[in-house]
Amino acid sequence: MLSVQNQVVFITGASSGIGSACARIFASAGAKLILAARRWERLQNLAAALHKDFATDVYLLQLDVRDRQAVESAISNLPPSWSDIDILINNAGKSRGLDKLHQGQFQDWEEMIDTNLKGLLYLTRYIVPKMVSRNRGHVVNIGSIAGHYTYPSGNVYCATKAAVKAISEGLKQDLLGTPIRVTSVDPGMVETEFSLVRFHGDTQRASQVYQGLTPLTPDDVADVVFFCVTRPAHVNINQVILMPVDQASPTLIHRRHSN
Ligand code: NDP
Ligand code: 8X3
Repeated sequence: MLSVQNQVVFITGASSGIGSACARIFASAGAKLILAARRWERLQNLAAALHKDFATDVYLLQLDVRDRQAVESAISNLPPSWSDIDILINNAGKSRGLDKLHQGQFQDWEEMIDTNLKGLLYLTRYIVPKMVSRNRGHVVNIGSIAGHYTYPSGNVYCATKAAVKAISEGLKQDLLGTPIRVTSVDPGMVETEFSLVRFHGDTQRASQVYQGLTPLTPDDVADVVFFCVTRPAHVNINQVILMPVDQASPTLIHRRHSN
């Protein structure tokens, strides 16, 4: 097993859900963390908790991954002790809306494409060159089962996650001949703020998504990410699909109804 002690791990979308859980598991193993998201207070609270629990060295970035210039500036202005990034976890992402394509909201489409696809590309483009020149690194993209199965009204979200799958495969091919590893971790239902964001803050509709089943937790996904990163250096886990036992596809879900 590879140690992540003192490795610099850059996590996007660290202010919530899967990103926060990744921060915690890597912190517990002694990594140094660059945590990025838009909600500054959330990041500060997380950094304080990680410092208290694990004495973690944390560098915070208030960053909107959709803003290419901001991403470039954030990466190129990292202090020297933080600029050698060993592991990039491209986690920031979202679904917006659940509408038939011909009734979809343009703003929702822009947000999903700009965050899930273009944001992930920007981070990758600005961070991977130094991994190549340093001859070390691991990129973990958080995809989704939505990239493997399109579901009704999932259209654009599914398209962004299918694109993440293609980008992970392409990056692996383009880095062949280097020691840099590329992994896509593709979960099914995970209870986070994901559905709240999808339904524009409608808490009742969001909670119904997980009713009657046991969803994955953010820690379940973070465990898998950590497993992939800590394999021996010659092992590349290309892709992991994980779902709750109560789920077999985006539309095949077993719910226990109490009456
Ligand atoms: P959450 O909504 O809990 O977390 C999403 C994170 O992304 C937040 O930290 C948010 O931070 C960040 N984020 C969103 N937009 C931006 C932006 N423009 N710039 C920077 N950060 C941004 O959801 P999850 O933890 O569930 O989602 C994490 C990833 O997992 C996403 O890529 C999602 O598609 C994927 N996924 C989720 C599944 C699920 O069922 N929950 C299943 C499969 C995949 P902030 O708002 O502070 O910027
Ligand atoms: C999140 C899982 O099935 O809601 O990517 O799209 S799903």
